[in-house]
Amino acid sequence: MGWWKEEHFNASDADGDGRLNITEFNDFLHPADTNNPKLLLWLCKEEIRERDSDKDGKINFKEFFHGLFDLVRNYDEESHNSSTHEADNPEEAPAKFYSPTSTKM
Ligand SMILES: [Ca+2]
Ligand SMILES: [Ca+2]
Repeated sequence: MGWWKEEHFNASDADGDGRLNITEFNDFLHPADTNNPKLLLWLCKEEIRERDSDKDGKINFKEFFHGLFDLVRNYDEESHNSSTHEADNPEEAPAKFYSPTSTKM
């Protein structure tokens, strides 16, 4: 713990003056939205580090697949209650069926 935070700080420091101005600090907090190539590179390394379960510094397919699976699982949980699809009312359906307007002989 610790060294990677300094790397994060240094990557956020786009002009390299050792301090974060407002833009740089915003990038520090939201690295995914940055235009700073240094910080994007850091973010990629972080993504790899998170998924790299055998610590060889690379993502193999198994690690990639597990990352993908986590993503899909999270997506499923988020979109769970958005599936409000109008279920046919079982009490209305027969009434519709027997109504005179729907009888085509
Ligand atoms: Ca700076
Ligand atoms: Ca690996």
